[in-house]
Amino acid sequence: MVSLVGILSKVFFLNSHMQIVLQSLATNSSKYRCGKFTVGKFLSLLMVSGLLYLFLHKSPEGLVPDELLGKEVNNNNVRRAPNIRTFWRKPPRLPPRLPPNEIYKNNSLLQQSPSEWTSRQKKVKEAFEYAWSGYRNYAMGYDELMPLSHRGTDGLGGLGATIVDSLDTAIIMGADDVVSEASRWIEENLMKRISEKGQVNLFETTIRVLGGLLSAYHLSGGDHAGSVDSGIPASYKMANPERLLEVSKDLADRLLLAFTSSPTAIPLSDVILRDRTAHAAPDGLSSTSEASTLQLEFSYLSRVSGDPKYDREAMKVLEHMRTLPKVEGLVPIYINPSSGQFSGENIRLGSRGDSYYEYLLKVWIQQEENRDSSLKYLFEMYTEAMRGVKHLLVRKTVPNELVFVGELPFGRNGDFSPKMDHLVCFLPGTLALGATKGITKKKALENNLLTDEDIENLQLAEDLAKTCVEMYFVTSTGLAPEIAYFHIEGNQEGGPDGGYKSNKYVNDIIIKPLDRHNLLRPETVESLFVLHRITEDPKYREWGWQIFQAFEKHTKVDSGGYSSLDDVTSLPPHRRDKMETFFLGETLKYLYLLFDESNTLPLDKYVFNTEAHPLPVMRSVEQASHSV
Ligand code: DMJ
Repeated sequence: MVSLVGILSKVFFLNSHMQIVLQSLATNSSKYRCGKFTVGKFLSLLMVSGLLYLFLHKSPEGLVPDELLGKEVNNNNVRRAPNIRTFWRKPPRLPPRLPPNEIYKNNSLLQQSPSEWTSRQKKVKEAFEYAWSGYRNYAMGYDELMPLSHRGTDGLGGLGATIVDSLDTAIIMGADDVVSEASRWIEENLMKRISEKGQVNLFETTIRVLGGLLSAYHLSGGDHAGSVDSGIPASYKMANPERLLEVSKDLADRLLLAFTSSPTAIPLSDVILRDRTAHAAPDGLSSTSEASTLQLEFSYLSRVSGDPKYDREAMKVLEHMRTLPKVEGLVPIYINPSSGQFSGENIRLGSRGDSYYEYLLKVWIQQEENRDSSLKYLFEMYTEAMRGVKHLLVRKTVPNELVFVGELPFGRNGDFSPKMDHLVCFLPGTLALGATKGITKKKALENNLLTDEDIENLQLAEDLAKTCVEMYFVTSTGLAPEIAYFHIEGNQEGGPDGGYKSNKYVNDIIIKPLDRHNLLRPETVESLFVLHRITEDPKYREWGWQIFQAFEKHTKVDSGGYSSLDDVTSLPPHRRDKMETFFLGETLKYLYLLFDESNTLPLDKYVFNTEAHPLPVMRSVEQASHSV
C-alpha cells in the first residue's frame, strides 16, 4: 500500500511537470521547433525519461521490514527478478543485525506515537461494539452468541453470561450504549433468572457472573472508591451499583450452598439455583483450579456487603489446601470434595490447574492489609509453586531454545510431557505481577525492591510470553492453537505437517490435528498487557496489535460478532459458530488496556480476577493514607 501511494504521488508529480511543459510548448510552440526535433518527439522523450525515473526510484516495500514486525522472512525461498537498479546502485548500508528484543528496543519506527496507539485502542473498542451488536441482535439474554447460525445458546446455565461478562469492559471503554443495554437487561431480568434457573457451575458462575457484577459495581462507584484510582473518565456511563450489589448477594447466597453442603472445605462443583441445592460432578471430583478460584470475588463481596460469610467460606478452601501434600508446591488437577484430598497425580498449569496458581498470588495481593500477617502463607505457597514450575516443568525446545512449561501427567516420577495448553499463557502475566507486585520494573529497581528470584521470575515471564506469541505467529492465520507440543531433545512428538507460515520456529512448535482450534481466548494478550505495564517494553504492544489484526481478519463474522475457529493452520479457517463470553470480558478488554496511554486501572491498585474483572486492592485506612 505504501509503495502504491509512493508511485502514484510520483506519477502525479511528473504529470504536473509535464503539464507545465506542455502549456509552455502550446504558448511558445515556434520557439521549440528546431529542425526535425518536433514537439511529438520531445514529448515521447519526456515520457520515456519519466518511466525510467519511476523504475529507478521505486518506493521501498513498506515502512517497517517484515522481520521487525515478527513476520519471518525466508530469504532463501524468495526469488527476485533481476532489476536494473541492481546494476546501477550500490547496495544499501544495512544496520547491524540485532536479536529481536534489541530490535524492538532500538527501532523508533516501532515506538508508535501516542496518537497511533490511541487510534489502535479505538479499533479495539469498535471490535467490542461489533461483537456486542452481533450478540444483541441475535442472542440477547442467552449466555452466548452463535454468530453463524444467528441464534443464542445457554451453555453456562442461562444467566445471560455475555451481558454480565461485558458490562465492565463497556464501562472501561466508554461504550455508553452497551453499558445502557447491558445494565438495563441485568436490572430487569437477572434476579428472576437466578431464581428460576437450574444447574450452574460454581466456578464459571463466580468468575464470570459474580465477578462481572462486582467489578461493574465497583467501577460504578458502589464502594465509593472506584473513581479515585481507576482512571476511568467520570463522564463515562456507569451502571446502578445498588441493584448490582443486590443481585450479587442473591446469587452468592445460592452459590454458597456449594461450600456449606460439602463435608469438607472443598466446595461441590455445581449448584441448582432455583432449588438452592448443590451437588458434586458425576465423577465426584472438583477441578483444583475451580475450587481455588473463588476467593477474590467472595472476599470482595464480604467487604462491600459487610457480611463475613462469603469470605469465610471461600478462604477455608485455600487454608485447607495449604495443609495438603504437594510436589514442590505443585498440585494435581483434581480434588475430591468428599475426602478433601487431591485425586490422581496429573500436574499441569493448563486446564483444571491454571488459576490455582494465579489466585495464590492475587488473593494475597488483593488484601494488602493482610499480606504480612494472616495471608503470608499464600505468597509462600505461590513462591514455592513457582520454584517447582522452574525445577520440574520449564524446558527449552530444540533447535531454537523457546522456553515453555510442560506437564507431569503421571506425577513427579512419571514421564515429562512437552505439551502446553494456550491456557498456560496466563503465567507470564502472573509471574511479572508476582515479581514487582504491580509497579513498573523501573520503579521496583530504583527502590531496590526486586530480589534475585523476582528478577529470575520476570525473565521467565518474558521468555514464556515470547513462546506464547510464537504459538500465534507460527500458524498461517496468525492465531494460536488450543494446545501446542514442543520439540525437546530426544522427543519430537510428531512434526510439522502443513499449515504453518514460513517461521523460524516451525520445528520447535508442533500442532497436532485435534488441537488446532482457537476459542478467542485471552491468556496471551492478558500477559502482554501485564508485561507491557511492568516492563514498559513496546514490543508487547506490537505483538498484541498483530494478534488483534489476526482476530479481525479471521474471526470477524459479516453479520455481527466474532467466531471461534476449528483450525488455525488452514486458510481460510473453518469457523466454529460460537463467540465465547470471555472474548468480550477478557480478550478485548486486555487489548484495549494494552493500547491505553494512561495507566487506567493501575496494577498496584487493582487485581483482575481470572475472567479479567478488575477489583480494587483492599487496604486498611492506615495503608491508604500512607500511599497518598
Ligand atoms: C476464562 O473463563 C478464564 O480466564 C479462566 O480462568 C480460564 N478459561 C477462560 C478463558 O480462556
